[in-house]
Amino acid sequence: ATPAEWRSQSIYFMLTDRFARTDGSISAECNTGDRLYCGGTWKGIEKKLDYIQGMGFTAVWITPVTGQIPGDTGYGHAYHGYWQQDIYSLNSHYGTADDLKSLASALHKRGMYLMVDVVANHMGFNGAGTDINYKDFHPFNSIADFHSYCEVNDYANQTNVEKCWLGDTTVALADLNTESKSVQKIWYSWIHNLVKDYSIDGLRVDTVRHVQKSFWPAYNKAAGVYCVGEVFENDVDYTCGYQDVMDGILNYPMYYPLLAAFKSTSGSMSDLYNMINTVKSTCKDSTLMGSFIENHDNARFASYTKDISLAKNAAAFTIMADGIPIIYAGQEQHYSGGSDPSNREATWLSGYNENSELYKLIAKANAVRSWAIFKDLNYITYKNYPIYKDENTLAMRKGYNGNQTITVLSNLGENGSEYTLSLPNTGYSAGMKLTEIFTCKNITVDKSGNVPVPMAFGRPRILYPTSLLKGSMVGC
Ligand code: ABC
Ligand code: CA
Repeated sequence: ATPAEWRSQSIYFMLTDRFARTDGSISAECNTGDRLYCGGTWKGIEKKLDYIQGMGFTAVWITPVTGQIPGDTGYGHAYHGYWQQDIYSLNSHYGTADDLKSLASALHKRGMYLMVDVVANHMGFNGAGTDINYKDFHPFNSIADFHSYCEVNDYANQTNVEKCWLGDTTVALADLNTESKSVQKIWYSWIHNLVKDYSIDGLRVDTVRHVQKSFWPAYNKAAGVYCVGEVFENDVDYTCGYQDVMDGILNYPMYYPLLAAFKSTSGSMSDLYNMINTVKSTCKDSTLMGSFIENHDNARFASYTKDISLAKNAAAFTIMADGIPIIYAGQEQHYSGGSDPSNREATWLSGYNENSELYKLIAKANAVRSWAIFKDLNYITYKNYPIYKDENTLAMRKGYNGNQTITVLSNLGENGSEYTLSLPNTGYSAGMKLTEIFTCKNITVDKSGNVPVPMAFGRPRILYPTSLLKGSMVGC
Protein backbone atom coordinates (compact mmCIF):
# COMPACT_ATOMS: atom_id res chain seq x y z
CA ALA A 1 0.00 0.00 0.00
CA THR A 2 1.06 3.58 -0.65
CA PRO A 3 2.01 6.21 1.93
CA ALA A 4 -1.34 7.92 1.27
CA GLU A 5 -3.16 4.66 2.03
CA TRP A 6 -1.17 4.14 5.23
CA ARG A 7 -1.89 7.58 6.67
CA SER A 8 -5.31 6.60 7.89
CA GLN A 9 -4.28 3.24 9.38
CA SER A 10 -3.66 2.36 13.00
CA ILE A 11 -0.93 -0.17 13.84
CA TYR A 12 -0.70 -2.88 16.47
CA PHE A 13 2.92 -3.94 16.92
CA MET A 14 4.10 -7.21 18.40
CA LEU A 15 7.13 -9.44 18.70
CA THR A 16 5.94 -12.50 16.84
CA ASP A 17 7.48 -14.74 19.51
CA ARG A 18 5.55 -13.04 22.27
CA PHE A 19 2.00 -12.35 21.08
CA ALA A 20 0.16 -15.62 20.51
CA ARG A 21 0.90 -19.32 20.15
CA THR A 22 -0.61 -21.75 17.68
CA ASP A 23 -2.06 -23.77 20.57
CA GLY A 24 -3.78 -20.64 21.90
CA SER A 25 -2.25 -21.20 25.36
CA ILE A 26 -2.68 -18.38 27.88
CA SER A 27 -0.47 -20.04 30.47
CA ALA A 28 2.65 -21.14 28.57
CA GLU A 29 5.63 -19.92 30.54
CA CYS A 30 7.63 -16.96 29.25
CA ASN A 31 10.32 -15.52 31.49
CA THR A 32 11.56 -12.43 29.73
CA GLY A 33 14.87 -12.54 31.62
CA ASP A 34 15.75 -15.89 30.00
CA ARG A 35 15.74 -14.35 26.49
CA LEU A 36 14.50 -17.63 25.00
CA TYR A 37 11.85 -18.42 22.40
CA CYS A 38 8.44 -18.51 24.08
CA GLY A 39 6.50 -20.04 21.21
CA GLY A 40 4.57 -17.24 19.51
CA THR A 41 3.80 -17.88 15.82
CA TRP A 42 2.24 -16.36 12.70
CA LYS A 43 -0.66 -18.84 13.05
CA GLY A 44 -1.09 -17.67 16.61
CA ILE A 45 -1.43 -14.07 15.42
CA GLU A 46 -3.93 -15.09 12.76
CA LYS A 47 -6.11 -16.73 15.39
CA LYS A 48 -6.14 -13.59 17.54
CA LEU A 49 -7.08 -11.03 14.90
CA ASP A 50 -10.47 -10.45 16.53
CA TYR A 51 -8.68 -9.25 19.65
CA ILE A 52 -6.59 -6.82 17.59
CA GLN A 53 -9.41 -5.62 15.37
CA GLY A 54 -11.64 -5.27 18.43
CA MET A 55 -9.39 -2.40 19.52
CA GLY A 56 -9.88 -0.69 16.17
CA PHE A 57 -6.52 -1.49 14.65
CA THR A 58 -6.31 -1.77 10.89
CA ALA A 59 -2.73 -3.02 10.57
CA VAL A 60 -0.29 -5.35 12.26
CA TRP A 61 3.48 -4.85 12.41
CA ILE A 62 5.47 -8.03 13.05
CA THR A 63 9.17 -8.41 13.86
CA PRO A 64 11.67 -9.67 11.22
CA VAL A 65 10.85 -12.93 9.49
CA THR A 66 14.28 -14.05 8.17
CA GLY A 67 16.46 -17.00 9.24
CA GLN A 68 18.40 -16.27 12.43
CA ILE A 69 21.41 -17.30 14.50
CA PRO A 70 20.41 -20.84 15.53
CA GLY A 71 20.55 -22.05 19.12
CA ASP A 72 21.87 -20.22 22.13
CA THR A 73 24.17 -17.20 22.52
CA GLY A 74 25.45 -15.25 25.50
CA TYR A 75 22.22 -13.22 25.11
CA GLY A 76 19.96 -16.22 24.66
CA HIS A 77 18.00 -17.00 21.51
CA ALA A 78 17.30 -14.79 18.49
CA TYR A 79 13.63 -14.81 19.54
CA HIS A 80 13.19 -11.12 18.52
CA GLY A 81 14.39 -11.69 14.95
CA TYR A 82 17.06 -8.98 14.61
CA TRP A 83 20.00 -11.42 14.24
CA GLN A 84 19.50 -12.66 10.70
CA GLN A 85 21.94 -15.02 9.02
CA ASP A 86 19.97 -16.21 6.00
CA ILE A 87 17.85 -13.61 4.27
CA TYR A 88 16.39 -16.20 1.87
CA SER A 89 14.90 -18.43 4.53
CA LEU A 90 12.21 -17.81 7.13
CA ASN A 91 12.50 -18.20 10.89
CA SER A 92 10.98 -21.66 11.33
CA HIS A 93 10.10 -20.94 14.98
CA TYR A 94 7.33 -18.66 13.70
CA GLY A 95 5.93 -21.10 11.14
CA THR A 96 6.14 -21.85 7.43
CA ALA A 97 5.99 -19.69 4.32
CA ASP A 98 2.37 -20.77 3.94
CA ASP A 99 1.62 -19.64 7.48
CA LEU A 100 3.00 -16.19 6.74
CA LYS A 101 1.04 -15.97 3.49
CA SER A 102 -2.04 -17.14 5.32
CA LEU A 103 -1.60 -14.36 7.91
CA ALA A 104 -1.35 -11.81 5.11
CA SER A 105 -4.49 -13.07 3.43
CA ALA A 106 -6.44 -13.28 6.70
CA LEU A 107 -5.56 -9.64 7.32
CA HIS A 108 -6.51 -8.65 3.78
CA LYS A 109 -9.88 -10.38 4.11
CA ARG A 110 -10.58 -8.04 7.00
CA GLY A 111 -9.39 -5.04 5.04
CA MET A 112 -6.29 -4.86 7.24
CA TYR A 113 -2.61 -4.41 6.36
CA LEU A 114 0.53 -6.40 7.14
CA MET A 115 3.71 -4.51 8.05
CA VAL A 116 6.96 -6.44 8.31
CA ASP A 117 10.14 -5.34 10.05
CA VAL A 118 13.28 -5.55 7.90
CA VAL A 119 16.99 -5.14 8.61
CA ALA A 120 19.48 -4.04 5.94
CA ASN A 121 22.30 -2.79 8.18
CA HIS A 122 23.66 -6.04 9.52
CA MET A 123 23.76 -9.77 9.93
CA GLY A 124 23.90 -11.38 13.39
CA PHE A 125 26.89 -13.39 14.56
CA ASN A 126 27.19 -15.59 17.63
CA GLY A 127 30.48 -14.22 18.94
CA ALA A 128 32.85 -11.28 18.66
CA GLY A 129 33.33 -9.04 15.65
CA THR A 130 37.03 -9.87 15.52
CA ASP A 131 36.24 -13.52 15.05
CA ILE A 132 33.62 -13.75 12.29
CA ASN A 133 33.01 -16.85 10.23
CA TYR A 134 31.52 -15.34 7.08
CA LYS A 135 30.28 -18.75 5.98
CA ASP A 136 27.51 -18.39 8.58
CA PHE A 137 25.85 -15.82 6.35
CA HIS A 138 23.72 -16.26 3.28
CA PRO A 139 24.20 -14.65 0.78
CA PHE A 140 26.69 -12.16 2.22
CA ASN A 141 29.37 -14.76 2.81
CA SER A 142 32.52 -12.85 1.98
CA ILE A 143 34.52 -10.37 4.00
CA ALA A 144 34.19 -7.84 1.16
CA ASP A 145 30.44 -7.63 1.81
CA PHE A 146 31.14 -5.98 5.19
CA HIS A 147 32.76 -2.92 6.64
CA SER A 148 35.94 -3.68 8.51
CA TYR A 149 35.41 -4.23 12.20
CA CYS A 150 35.12 -1.33 14.62
CA GLU A 151 32.56 -0.66 17.30
CA VAL A 152 29.75 1.96 17.15
CA ASN A 153 30.75 4.06 20.14
CA ASP A 154 30.38 7.70 19.14
CA TYR A 155 26.91 8.82 18.11
CA ALA A 156 28.26 12.32 17.43
CA ASN A 157 30.37 10.89 14.61
CA GLN A 158 28.16 9.88 11.70
CA THR A 159 30.92 7.88 9.99
CA ASN A 160 31.30 5.82 13.14
CA VAL A 161 27.52 5.32 13.30
CA GLU A 162 27.33 4.17 9.67
CA LYS A 163 30.50 2.17 9.16
CA CYS A 164 31.15 0.58 12.51
CA TRP A 165 29.33 -2.38 14.04
CA LEU A 166 26.46 -2.53 16.51
CA GLY A 167 26.31 -5.34 19.02
CA ASP A 168 29.28 -6.33 21.11
CA THR A 169 31.70 -9.19 21.76
CA THR A 170 28.87 -11.53 22.79
CA VAL A 171 26.70 -11.05 19.69
CA ALA A 172 28.24 -8.99 16.89
CA LEU A 173 26.01 -7.27 14.36
CA ALA A 174 28.25 -7.62 11.30
CA ASP A 175 27.91 -4.32 9.47
CA LEU A 176 27.18 -4.69 5.78
CA ASN A 177 29.10 -2.67 3.22
CA THR A 178 26.02 -0.87 2.00
CA GLU A 179 28.15 1.33 -0.28
CA SER A 180 29.08 -1.77 -2.31
CA LYS A 181 27.12 -2.05 -5.55
CA SER A 182 26.77 -5.80 -5.23
CA VAL A 183 25.36 -5.53 -1.70
CA GLN A 184 22.92 -2.88 -2.89
CA LYS A 185 21.83 -4.99 -5.84
CA ILE A 186 21.06 -7.93 -3.56
CA TRP A 187 19.10 -5.83 -1.06
CA TYR A 188 17.03 -4.00 -3.65
CA SER A 189 15.92 -7.14 -5.41
CA TRP A 190 15.47 -8.99 -2.09
CA ILE A 191 13.10 -6.37 -0.69
CA HIS A 192 11.14 -6.23 -3.92
CA ASN A 193 10.65 -10.00 -3.86
CA LEU A 194 9.88 -10.24 -0.15
CA VAL A 195 7.05 -7.73 -0.48
CA LYS A 196 5.71 -9.54 -3.54
CA ASP A 197 6.04 -13.10 -2.26
CA TYR A 198 4.25 -12.47 1.03
CA SER A 199 1.84 -9.72 -0.07
CA ILE A 200 3.30 -7.29 2.43
CA ASP A 201 1.63 -3.88 2.64
CA GLY A 202 4.27 -1.86 4.44
CA LEU A 203 7.69 -2.07 6.07
CA ARG A 204 9.23 -0.96 9.35
CA VAL A 205 12.88 -0.46 8.52
CA ASP A 206 15.42 -1.13 11.28
CA THR A 207 18.61 0.83 12.08
CA VAL A 208 18.07 3.45 9.38
CA ARG A 209 20.59 5.90 10.89
CA HIS A 210 23.30 3.24 10.62
CA VAL A 211 23.19 3.13 6.83
CA GLN A 212 24.21 6.02 4.58
CA LYS A 213 21.25 8.12 3.46
CA SER A 214 21.93 7.55 -0.24
CA PHE A 215 21.13 3.85 0.19
CA TRP A 216 17.49 4.39 1.15
CA PRO A 217 15.59 6.01 -1.74
CA ALA A 218 16.23 3.07 -4.06
CA TYR A 219 15.39 0.62 -1.27
CA ASN A 220 12.10 2.37 -0.53
CA LYS A 221 11.34 2.45 -4.25
CA ALA A 222 12.19 -1.23 -4.80
CA ALA A 223 9.90 -2.13 -1.90
CA GLY A 224 7.07 -0.29 -3.64
CA VAL A 225 5.12 0.10 -0.38
CA TYR A 226 5.11 2.56 2.52
CA CYS A 227 8.31 2.39 4.58
CA VAL A 228 8.65 3.78 8.10
CA GLY A 229 12.21 3.99 9.36
CA GLU A 230 13.66 3.66 12.82
CA VAL A 231 15.96 6.55 13.73
CA PHE A 232 16.37 6.16 17.49
CA GLU A 233 17.25 9.76 18.33
CA ASN A 234 15.52 12.67 20.05
CA ASP A 235 17.29 15.39 18.04
CA VAL A 236 14.52 16.67 15.79
CA ASP A 237 16.72 18.13 13.03
CA TYR A 238 18.78 14.97 12.79
CA THR A 239 15.81 12.61 12.84
CA CYS A 240 13.59 14.58 10.47
CA GLY A 241 16.46 14.56 7.97
CA TYR A 242 15.69 10.91 7.30
CA GLN A 243 12.22 11.69 6.06
CA ASP A 244 13.91 13.10 2.97
CA VAL A 245 15.04 9.58 2.05
CA MET A 246 12.14 7.44 3.32
CA ASP A 247 8.33 7.81 3.36
CA GLY A 248 8.05 8.01 7.11
CA ILE A 249 10.03 7.76 10.33
CA LEU A 250 9.11 6.76 13.85
CA ASN A 251 8.36 9.88 15.84
CA TYR A 252 11.21 9.60 18.36
CA PRO A 253 11.45 13.39 18.72
CA MET A 254 7.89 13.40 20.12
CA TYR A 255 8.43 10.27 22.22
CA TYR A 256 10.67 12.00 24.75
CA PRO A 257 8.51 15.05 25.63
CA LEU A 258 5.40 12.84 25.48
CA LEU A 259 6.86 10.44 28.01
CA ALA A 260 8.09 13.32 30.18
CA ALA A 261 4.70 15.05 30.11
CA PHE A 262 2.76 12.05 31.39
CA LYS A 263 5.13 9.84 33.34
CA SER A 264 4.48 11.93 36.45
CA THR A 265 2.03 14.58 37.60
CA SER A 266 4.75 17.22 37.34
CA GLY A 267 5.74 16.67 33.70
CA SER A 268 6.03 19.61 31.33
CA MET A 269 3.04 20.36 29.12
CA SER A 270 4.85 23.24 27.42
CA ASP A 271 7.65 21.01 26.13
CA LEU A 272 5.08 18.72 24.55
CA TYR A 273 3.08 21.69 23.23
CA ASN A 274 6.23 23.09 21.62
CA MET A 275 7.33 19.77 20.15
CA ILE A 276 4.03 19.35 18.30
CA ASN A 277 4.83 22.57 16.46
CA THR A 278 8.53 21.81 16.04
CA VAL A 279 8.03 18.37 14.49
CA LYS A 280 5.43 19.78 12.17
CA SER A 281 7.69 22.52 10.91
CA THR A 282 10.88 20.42 10.78
CA CYS A 283 9.85 17.04 9.38
CA LYS A 284 8.69 16.72 5.79
CA ASP A 285 5.27 15.31 6.71
CA SER A 286 4.18 14.69 10.30
CA THR A 287 1.12 12.79 9.06
CA LEU A 288 3.34 10.00 7.69
CA MET A 289 5.30 9.47 10.89
CA GLY A 290 4.80 6.64 13.38
CA SER A 291 3.28 7.87 16.65
CA PHE A 292 4.08 5.76 19.76
CA ILE A 293 4.73 5.75 23.49
CA GLU A 294 5.97 2.16 23.84
CA ASN A 295 8.09 -0.32 21.92
CA HIS A 296 10.40 -3.27 22.50
CA ASP A 297 13.53 -1.12 22.91
CA ASN A 298 12.30 1.19 25.65
CA ALA A 299 10.95 0.60 29.13
CA ARG A 300 7.18 0.37 29.20
CA PHE A 301 5.18 3.43 30.20
CA ALA A 302 3.83 1.69 33.31
CA SER A 303 7.37 0.99 34.50
CA TYR A 304 7.51 4.73 35.32
CA THR A 305 4.08 5.06 36.89
CA LYS A 306 1.22 2.70 37.67
CA ASP A 307 -1.28 5.58 37.40
CA ILE A 308 -3.87 4.39 34.88
CA SER A 309 -5.07 7.90 34.04
CA LEU A 310 -1.58 8.94 32.98
CA ALA A 311 -1.34 5.83 30.79
CA LYS A 312 -4.69 6.71 29.21
CA ASN A 313 -3.54 10.22 28.34
CA ALA A 314 -0.33 8.99 26.75
CA ALA A 315 -2.26 6.45 24.66
CA ALA A 316 -4.88 9.03 23.65
CA PHE A 317 -2.17 11.43 22.47
CA THR A 318 -0.55 8.67 20.41
CA ILE A 319 -3.79 7.95 18.59
CA MET A 320 -5.15 11.49 18.15
CA ALA A 321 -1.99 13.40 17.17
CA ASP A 322 -0.57 13.47 13.63
CA GLY A 323 0.84 10.30 12.16
CA ILE A 324 0.04 6.62 12.18
CA PRO A 325 -0.66 5.42 15.73
CA ILE A 326 1.40 2.46 16.92
CA ILE A 327 0.42 0.58 20.07
CA TYR A 328 2.83 -2.08 21.33
CA ALA A 329 1.25 -5.41 22.35
CA GLY A 330 0.77 -5.49 26.11
CA GLN A 331 0.32 -1.73 26.37
CA GLU A 332 -3.45 -2.30 26.36
CA GLN A 333 -3.00 -4.59 29.39
CA HIS A 334 -0.95 -1.97 31.26
CA TYR A 335 2.16 -4.17 31.21
CA SER A 336 4.99 -2.61 33.16
CA GLY A 337 8.26 -4.28 32.15
CA GLY A 338 11.40 -2.14 32.28
CA SER A 339 14.09 -2.02 29.60
CA ASP A 340 15.00 -4.85 27.19
CA PRO A 341 14.41 -7.76 27.85
CA SER A 342 11.82 -7.05 30.61
CA ASN A 343 9.55 -5.09 28.24
CA ARG A 344 8.91 -8.17 26.11
CA GLU A 345 6.27 -9.93 28.20
CA ALA A 346 4.08 -12.51 26.51
CA THR A 347 0.71 -10.99 25.67
CA TRP A 348 -1.06 -14.33 26.20
CA LEU A 349 -0.33 -14.24 29.93
CA SER A 350 -2.89 -11.41 30.21
CA GLY A 351 -5.57 -13.78 28.98
CA TYR A 352 -6.26 -11.22 26.20
CA ASN A 353 -8.65 -9.32 28.43
CA GLU A 354 -10.94 -7.26 26.22
CA ASN A 355 -12.40 -5.45 29.21
CA SER A 356 -9.21 -3.85 30.45
CA GLU A 357 -9.34 -0.07 30.89
CA LEU A 358 -6.76 0.60 28.21
CA TYR A 359 -8.21 -1.91 25.75
CA LYS A 360 -11.51 -0.02 25.90
CA LEU A 361 -9.86 3.40 25.75
CA ILE A 362 -7.79 2.47 22.69
CA ALA A 363 -10.89 1.05 20.97
CA LYS A 364 -12.78 4.32 21.50
CA ALA A 365 -9.94 6.54 20.34
CA ASN A 366 -9.28 4.44 17.24
CA ALA A 367 -13.00 4.44 16.49
CA VAL A 368 -13.44 8.21 16.62
CA ARG A 369 -10.27 8.75 14.57
CA SER A 370 -11.42 6.29 11.89
CA TRP A 371 -14.86 7.87 11.88
CA ALA A 372 -13.53 11.40 11.44
CA ILE A 373 -11.44 10.12 8.51
CA PHE A 374 -14.47 8.37 7.03
CA LYS A 375 -16.51 11.58 7.28
CA ASP A 376 -13.80 13.63 5.57
CA LEU A 377 -10.65 12.09 4.12
CA ASN A 378 -8.91 15.45 4.49
CA TYR A 379 -9.05 14.92 8.25
CA ILE A 380 -5.91 12.84 8.03
CA THR A 381 -3.77 15.40 6.23
CA TYR A 382 -4.97 18.26 8.44
CA LYS A 383 -2.07 19.00 10.78
CA ASN A 384 -2.88 18.62 14.43
CA TYR A 385 -2.06 21.69 16.52
CA PRO A 386 -2.17 22.60 20.20
CA ILE A 387 -4.93 25.07 21.10
CA TYR A 388 -4.55 25.35 24.86
CA LYS A 389 -2.22 24.58 27.74
CA ASP A 390 -1.92 25.17 31.44
CA GLU A 391 0.27 23.57 34.17
CA ASN A 392 -1.45 20.19 33.84
CA THR A 393 -3.50 20.36 30.65
CA LEU A 394 -2.91 20.27 26.91
CA ALA A 395 -5.66 20.49 24.30
CA MET A 396 -5.21 19.95 20.58
CA ARG A 397 -7.25 20.08 17.43
CA LYS A 398 -7.22 17.97 14.27
CA GLY A 399 -9.65 18.24 11.36
CA TYR A 400 -11.39 20.94 9.30
CA ASN A 401 -14.26 23.03 10.62
CA GLY A 402 -17.27 20.97 11.59
CA ASN A 403 -15.38 17.66 11.52
CA GLN A 404 -12.62 18.42 14.00
CA THR A 405 -11.72 16.31 17.00
CA ILE A 406 -10.56 18.12 20.12
CA THR A 407 -8.40 16.08 22.46
CA VAL A 408 -7.96 17.33 26.02
CA LEU A 409 -5.11 15.74 27.96
CA SER A 410 -4.29 16.02 31.63
CA ASN A 411 -1.43 14.88 33.83
CA LEU A 412 -3.26 15.37 37.12
CA GLY A 413 -3.37 11.60 37.47
CA GLU A 414 -6.12 9.40 38.89
CA ASN A 415 -6.31 11.54 42.04
CA GLY A 416 -7.19 14.61 39.99
CA SER A 417 -10.33 16.48 41.03
CA GLU A 418 -13.60 16.91 39.17
CA TYR A 419 -13.99 20.31 37.53
CA THR A 420 -15.12 21.99 34.36
CA LEU A 421 -12.52 23.37 31.99
CA SER A 422 -13.74 26.28 29.88
CA LEU A 423 -11.89 25.59 26.63
CA PRO A 424 -11.42 28.33 24.01
CA ASN A 425 -10.19 28.10 20.40
CA THR A 426 -11.81 24.80 19.51
CA GLY A 427 -13.26 26.18 16.27
CA TYR A 428 -16.72 24.94 17.29
CA SER A 429 -19.43 27.58 17.22
CA ALA A 430 -21.74 28.74 20.02
CA GLY A 431 -24.69 26.41 20.63
CA MET A 432 -23.13 23.45 18.84
CA LYS A 433 -23.71 20.03 20.41
CA LEU A 434 -20.66 17.90 21.10
CA THR A 435 -20.14 14.43 22.52
CA GLU A 436 -17.29 13.48 24.81
CA ILE A 437 -16.55 10.02 23.48
CA PHE A 438 -15.16 8.28 26.59
CA THR A 439 -18.11 9.22 28.82
CA CYS A 440 -20.70 9.71 26.05
CA LYS A 441 -21.69 12.97 27.78
CA ASN A 442 -23.28 15.65 25.63
CA ILE A 443 -21.89 19.16 25.86
CA THR A 444 -23.12 22.42 24.36
CA VAL A 445 -20.69 25.09 23.24
CA ASP A 446 -21.46 28.19 25.32
CA LYS A 447 -22.50 31.65 24.10
CA SER A 448 -18.96 32.94 23.93
CA GLY A 449 -17.81 29.92 21.96
CA ASN A 450 -16.02 28.18 24.83
CA VAL A 451 -16.56 24.50 25.50
CA PRO A 452 -17.30 23.46 29.10
CA VAL A 453 -15.27 20.23 29.27
CA PRO A 454 -16.07 18.01 32.27
CA MET A 455 -12.73 16.83 33.64
CA ALA A 456 -12.36 14.11 36.28
CA PHE A 457 -9.66 11.91 37.83
CA GLY A 458 -7.06 13.11 35.35
CA ARG A 459 -8.69 11.27 32.47
CA PRO A 460 -8.37 12.32 28.82
CA ARG A 461 -11.32 13.74 26.88
CA ILE A 462 -12.11 13.65 23.17
CA LEU A 463 -14.82 15.89 21.73
CA TYR A 464 -16.61 15.39 18.43
CA PRO A 465 -19.82 16.88 16.94
CA THR A 466 -22.80 14.84 18.15
CA SER A 467 -24.68 15.12 14.86
CA LEU A 468 -21.87 13.35 12.99
CA LEU A 469 -21.57 10.36 15.31
CA LYS A 470 -24.58 8.46 14.04
CA GLY A 471 -23.56 5.13 12.52
CA SER A 472 -20.08 5.12 14.02
CA MET A 473 -18.38 2.42 16.13
CA VAL A 474 -17.71 4.94 18.91
CA GLY A 475 -20.62 3.56 20.88
CA CYS A 476 -22.23 6.75 22.18
C1 ABC B 1 20.76 -7.56 23.12
C2 ABC B 1 20.08 -8.25 24.30
C3 ABC B 1 19.82 -7.24 25.40
C4 ABC B 1 21.13 -6.63 25.80
C5 ABC B 1 21.81 -6.01 24.59
C6 ABC B 1 23.17 -5.48 24.95
O1 ABC B 1 21.94 -6.97 23.54
O2 ABC B 1 18.84 -8.81 23.86
O3 ABC B 1 19.17 -7.85 26.47
O4 ABC B 1 20.89 -5.68 26.80
C7 ABC B 1 18.13 -6.32 18.73
C8 ABC B 1 17.36 -6.99 19.86
C9 ABC B 1 17.94 -6.61 21.21
C10 ABC B 1 19.44 -6.89 21.25
C11 ABC B 1 20.08 -6.08 20.10
C12 ABC B 1 21.60 -6.24 20.05
O5 ABC B 1 19.53 -6.54 18.86
O6 ABC B 1 16.01 -6.59 19.78
O7 ABC B 1 17.30 -7.34 22.23
O8 ABC B 1 19.95 -6.55 22.51
O9 ABC B 1 21.96 -7.57 19.85
C13 ABC B 1 16.79 -1.61 16.60
C14 ABC B 1 15.64 -2.55 17.02
C15 ABC B 1 16.14 -3.41 18.15
C16 ABC B 1 17.22 -4.35 17.62
C17 ABC B 1 18.17 -3.67 16.73
C18 ABC B 1 19.28 -4.45 16.20
C19 ABC B 1 17.96 -2.40 16.26
O10 ABC B 1 14.52 -1.81 17.31
O11 ABC B 1 15.12 -4.17 18.76
O12 ABC B 1 17.88 -4.93 18.78
O13 ABC B 1 18.78 -4.98 14.95
C20 ABC B 1 20.54 1.67 18.79
C21 ABC B 1 20.22 1.61 17.31
C22 ABC B 1 18.77 1.18 17.07
C23 ABC B 1 18.46 -0.12 17.83
C24 ABC B 1 18.75 0.12 19.30
C25 ABC B 1 18.49 -1.13 20.14
O14 ABC B 1 20.13 0.48 19.44
O15 ABC B 1 20.44 2.87 16.73
O16 ABC B 1 18.59 0.98 15.70
N1 ABC B 1 17.06 -0.57 17.60
C26 ABC B 1 21.11 6.01 21.73
C27 ABC B 1 21.43 6.04 20.26
C28 ABC B 1 20.53 5.09 19.50
C29 ABC B 1 20.69 3.70 20.08
C30 ABC B 1 20.29 3.77 21.55
C31 ABC B 1 20.34 2.41 22.24
O17 ABC B 1 21.15 4.68 22.22
O18 ABC B 1 21.28 7.33 19.77
O19 ABC B 1 20.86 5.07 18.13
O20 ABC B 1 19.85 2.78 19.37
O21 ABC B 1 21.63 1.92 22.21
C32 ABC B 1 18.01 9.65 23.96
C33 ABC B 1 18.93 10.04 22.85
C34 ABC B 1 19.15 8.85 21.94
C35 ABC B 1 19.67 7.67 22.77
C36 ABC B 1 18.67 7.37 23.85
C37 ABC B 1 19.08 6.15 24.69
O22 ABC B 1 18.50 8.51 24.67
O23 ABC B 1 18.38 11.05 22.08
O24 ABC B 1 20.06 9.18 20.93
O25 ABC B 1 19.79 6.54 21.91
O26 ABC B 1 17.90 10.73 24.84
CA1 CA C 1 26.11 0.33 8.91
